[in-house]
Amino acid sequence: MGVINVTPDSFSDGNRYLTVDQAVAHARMLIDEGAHILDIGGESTRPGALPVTLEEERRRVLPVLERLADCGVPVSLDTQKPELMREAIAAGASMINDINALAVPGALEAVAGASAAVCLMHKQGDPRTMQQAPRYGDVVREVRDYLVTRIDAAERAGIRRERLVIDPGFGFGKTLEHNLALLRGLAQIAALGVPVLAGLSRKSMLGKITGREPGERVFASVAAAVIAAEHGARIVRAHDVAATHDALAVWAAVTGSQNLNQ
Ligand code: 9MG
Repeated sequence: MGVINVTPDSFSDGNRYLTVDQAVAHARMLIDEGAHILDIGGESTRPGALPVTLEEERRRVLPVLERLADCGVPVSLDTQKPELMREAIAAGASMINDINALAVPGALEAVAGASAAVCLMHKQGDPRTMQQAPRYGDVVREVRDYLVTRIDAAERAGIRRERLVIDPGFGFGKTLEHNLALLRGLAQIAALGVPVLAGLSRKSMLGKITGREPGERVFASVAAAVIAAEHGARIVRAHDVAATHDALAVWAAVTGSQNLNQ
């Protein structure tokens, strides 16, 4: 899954596209590099990020989504806003990537009647404050149990399990130790039988390990993506698609997993 941030404040991850043309050109490059899914986001979810209004987020993402509706790969919208979920699906989005796991009032209903896939992600707290004091007893068990409750809520709302993807939410209210425990224990989350998405690309946990700035974390991100795949992730969210694609192609060949190019 290739990342396209249409936000003015994603500069720290070296990945910002302020105009529709820039975002669309970048999306097409990511497809050429091997992305099988694109994830468009118009509201930063980085630690400390402030929320944006519905109007502003809509203005940023809908024109990009509309231009990519027939780009040849499924397009996901990263949003927490039920109104925008509906509009994005109407504009051709094949997936809603919700860091709130559809827990905001109206979100379950916004996607229930459609056929789009949904990514249910775990987080503790909200992006503004989530890294201040994350606390868990057993992080893998608590994240897995939360995802089970959100899968149940989605199914009760009429969203079939086949439409769901789950995500432990690396870096969302987690210390480095929590993130490492989740990566080691990812197979316990994959055992739920719902495809797992892992987003580790350029994250601060990799900066803590390597001492590198976001734009210099490509090798660390690729290593983390391969480890995530080895532990059961079916989708990896990546900024550096070419490098991630090739590393996963080698991993897939060695393990006999599905050929990434099919
Ligand atoms: C939007 N976004 C940023 N990081 C993410 C992650 O790890 N997972 C998902 N699903 N979305 C993310």
